[in-house]
Amino acid sequence: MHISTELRKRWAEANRVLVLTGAGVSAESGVPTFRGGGNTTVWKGMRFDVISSAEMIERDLPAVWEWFDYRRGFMADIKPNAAHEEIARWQDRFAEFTLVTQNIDGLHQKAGSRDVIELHGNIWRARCTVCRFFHNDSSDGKRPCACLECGNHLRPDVVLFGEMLPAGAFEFAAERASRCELCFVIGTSGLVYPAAGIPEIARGAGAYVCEVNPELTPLSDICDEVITGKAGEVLPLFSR
Ligand code: BV8
Ligand code: ZN
Repeated sequence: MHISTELRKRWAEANRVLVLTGAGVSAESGVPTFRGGGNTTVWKGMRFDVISSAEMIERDLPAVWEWFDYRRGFMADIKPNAAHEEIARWQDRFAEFTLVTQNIDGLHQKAGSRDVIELHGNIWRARCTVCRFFHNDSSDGKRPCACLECGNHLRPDVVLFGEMLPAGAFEFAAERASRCELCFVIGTSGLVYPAAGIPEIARGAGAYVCEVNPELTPLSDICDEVITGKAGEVLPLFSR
C-alpha cells in the first residue's frame, strides 16, 4: 500500500479535487457490497437490478419496501469508518472539493461531509409516487404510511435501475469532473452507469486519476495510479 511521490506532489499542489465513492468505502463499516453491480442475487433469490428496479415499483411496491426496510434495519446503527472521516477532512483542504457518491447509506454526511452529491439517492428518505412530497426519516426513523400531502403511496427516494438520476446531480458532477486536477475513485466496481463515467470524464479532461480498491476494476485501466488496499487503511495515509 504505497502512495507515490507523484501523487503526494499533486496532492500537495491541487486546488480542484473530486472523489467518487462506491459501496467499498462503507465495507469497513459493515455494509455489504454488491459484489459487482446489478446481476447479484440479493433478495429472496431476486437479482439486485430486479428488486431495485423501476418495474418492481410498478409491479410490487410492498416487496420493494420490504427489501429497503431490511437494509434500513442493519444500516440503522452503522458508523462511518476512517475512510469516511478522512474524506470529510478533505473538504476544507482544497479550494474546490467535490464528493460524489453512489452510496445511499448517508455515512459520508454522518462523518461530517457537506454538499455530498448522492447520485443514487438516500435510503433514509422517502418520496410520494405522485406529488413532490418528501419525507426525511433519518430524524425519527419512522416513515408515514402514505403521503401527508395527497395520501398516495410513498416510495424509497433512491434511484432504481432504469430510472434517471436526480435532476442536475450527474450534470454537476460531470462539470466538476471536467475541471478537477485530481480525481479519486474509491471502493467502486465501476460497473454501473452513468456514475462510472465520471472518472472517464476527469481523465479525458487531463486530471490525474487514482483508484483505491483491494481489487482491480474495469476503471483501473484509465487510472494514472492504482492503490491496492482498503480505503479505511489507505486514505488516512494522506494526512500523515
Ligand atoms: C440510468 C440505488 C438513464 C438502489 C443503485 C450503460 C452501459 C450499461 C448499462 C447501462 C448504461 N447506462 C444505463 C445502464 C443501465 C444501468 C446500469 O448501469 N446497469 C449495470 C448493472 C450494467 N444504469 C441505470 O439503470 C441507471 N439509470 O441509466 O438512467 C435511463 C433511464 C431510463 C432508461 C434508460 C436509461 C441507474 C443506476 C442506479 C441504480 N441504483 N443504487 C439500491 O441501492 O438498491 S446502483 C448501486 O449498485 C450502487 O449505488 C452502485 O452504483 C452499484 C454498486 O456498485 P459499487 O458501489 O461499485 O459496489 P460493488 O459492490 O459493485 O463494488 C464494491 C467495490 O468495492 C469492489 O470493487 C470491491 O473490490 C471494493 N471494495 C471492497 N471492500 C473495500 C473496497 N474498496 C475499498 N475499500 C474496501 N474496504
Ligand atoms: Zn403526494
